[in-house]
Amino acid sequence: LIDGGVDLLLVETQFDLLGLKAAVNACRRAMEAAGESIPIQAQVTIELTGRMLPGTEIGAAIGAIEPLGVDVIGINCATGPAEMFEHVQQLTSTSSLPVAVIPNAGLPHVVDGEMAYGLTPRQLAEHHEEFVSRLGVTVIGGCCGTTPEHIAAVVEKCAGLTPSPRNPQPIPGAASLYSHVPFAQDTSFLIIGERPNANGSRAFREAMLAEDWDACVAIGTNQVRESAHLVDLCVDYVGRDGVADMDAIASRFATQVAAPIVLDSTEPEVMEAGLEWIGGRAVLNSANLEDGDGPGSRADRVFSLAREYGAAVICLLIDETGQARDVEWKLRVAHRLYEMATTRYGLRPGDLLFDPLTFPLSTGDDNLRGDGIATIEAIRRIKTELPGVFTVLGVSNCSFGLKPAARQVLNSVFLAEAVKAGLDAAIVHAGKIMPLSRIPDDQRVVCSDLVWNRRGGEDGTYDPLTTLLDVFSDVSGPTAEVEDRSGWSITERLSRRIVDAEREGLIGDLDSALEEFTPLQVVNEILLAGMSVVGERFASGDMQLPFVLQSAETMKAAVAYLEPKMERKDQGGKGTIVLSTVKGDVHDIGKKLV
Ligand code: THG
Repeated sequence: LIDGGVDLLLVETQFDLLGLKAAVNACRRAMEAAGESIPIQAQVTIELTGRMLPGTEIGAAIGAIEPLGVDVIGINCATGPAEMFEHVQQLTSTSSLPVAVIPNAGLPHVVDGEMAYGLTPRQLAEHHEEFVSRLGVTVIGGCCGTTPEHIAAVVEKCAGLTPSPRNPQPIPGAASLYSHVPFAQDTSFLIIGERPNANGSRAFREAMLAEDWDACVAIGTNQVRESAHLVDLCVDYVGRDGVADMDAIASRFATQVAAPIVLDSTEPEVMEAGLEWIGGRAVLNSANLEDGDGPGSRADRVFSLAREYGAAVICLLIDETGQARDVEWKLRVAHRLYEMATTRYGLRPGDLLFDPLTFPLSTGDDNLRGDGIATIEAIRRIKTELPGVFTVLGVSNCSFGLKPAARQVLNSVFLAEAVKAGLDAAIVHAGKIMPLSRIPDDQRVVCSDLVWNRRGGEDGTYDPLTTLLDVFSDVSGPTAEVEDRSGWSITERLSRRIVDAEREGLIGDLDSALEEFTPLQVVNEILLAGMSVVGERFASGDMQLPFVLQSAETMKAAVAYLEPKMERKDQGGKGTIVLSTVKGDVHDIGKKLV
């Protein structure tokens, strides 16, 4: 085509994003080989279901295609202009590229055994007039069922129109094969599930070594159930073939895990093995400057992959001399990575997530005690000095070496401090983060003192690390505020269980409640009362989405136990309907419940 002199390469009727990416990159390679540069127009096909064939929403398509650096984005085929309207609106309002709309002449239907399309030339032209003068579409035409008469009518009506000015607001984020997930989360921070990690989870490592891929996938889907927005996937393990492991696992995660994937590896070729499977938009974890910024350096290879596959990148604040420790050093590295990514690789600020890194606060090493503060201060400064970028932190690193109960609390407190400073995203074990209100005061205070390195006290001997070890010396399980509930009625105890998402002992309390109430009363009067407290707290900002979801899971478990005990006519009643009819991902369930 290039040798033949085409003016534009059109990648059209794409019903699968992976195919679209392959086609766009094939165009690029052909141009490189021919030594020419020709614009690329990339168009997806949205079915009558409102999604692409595998279930991809237009938002995910925009998120995945826009960073590929094509020149025009659009949709064609499958339906007529009326059915396309909403998708076109989303394209013109959230993509910064020129938008193409090439509809069929209406929805196809069969008349006397022949395909027929309902729109007359004039009707098609009127739809296009609206696309151009109302939505600012700049490339129009006709797909199946359109005739030379249709095109003539479109040209006659639209050639002289001035497209309405657009003010698109792109939404930086990642995408699964199904949906787009903004990096900026308004009700919460972006939760990146840490468990699918061969170094960070024994269960995942064992599943991977046994090549039990279904078990690996289950760890990923479980993170999503525990409210992760993204999942961090790391297969790096000494002695294994990382490319083969990534190939096996990413191919499954790409379709079976509903959340976008963060490819966590020290090896660019392992990241690439993952990228080859991901139709949505991945995040690369990570680039850094440990071997400089020259050609062939790690940073060069990771930013090049991001460009080629349209991925976002986590930038670690590490340079040729090591992991940045103090704030000035962290900021120097951040500015260098930012300059490099945006000027040499054409990445946008919103494609970058900076990770200021934290050393364990738990070592007692005097040199490391100020590191929590440096990390939090770096988050604040990155957000002001590099507008448009995001920040991310692997939170669990801060508590390595402590016992699980202490880790859970320290992680939660450190995360809360970092979020206050402007942290956008955290790599965490989603289900193990606690809201500060559920942490006993003495534990919260000592953790916060450790984070802020507050030592000395009145007699000069206070050391939060020693106190922390003391406070947790006799706490074995995960901690939750233990209050004396002996005087509480069963009604109060049960609705509190929903609010605090306490599953342990739930069935026993349900059985006690059933001595006084019918199963339907328990659901409608007691459990839903708890859920409405959750709703109020969520609405007032006191409770973040992850905890709402934990409450919803507890509610679901209770209903699953009670529903079979109900009278036939009561099954599927108010409380049970709420829970059994909400489909879709867990975030929707949480929001709908609220
Ligand atoms: N920044 C970025 N990426 C990262 C990190 C970071 N990726 C890896 C890591 N740090 C974040 N992920 C984890 C995963 C698990 C644990 C800590 C960090 C962890 N695991 C328990 C342990 O090792 O004790 C689990 C034990 C088990 O279940 O077997 O603590 O900082 N960009």
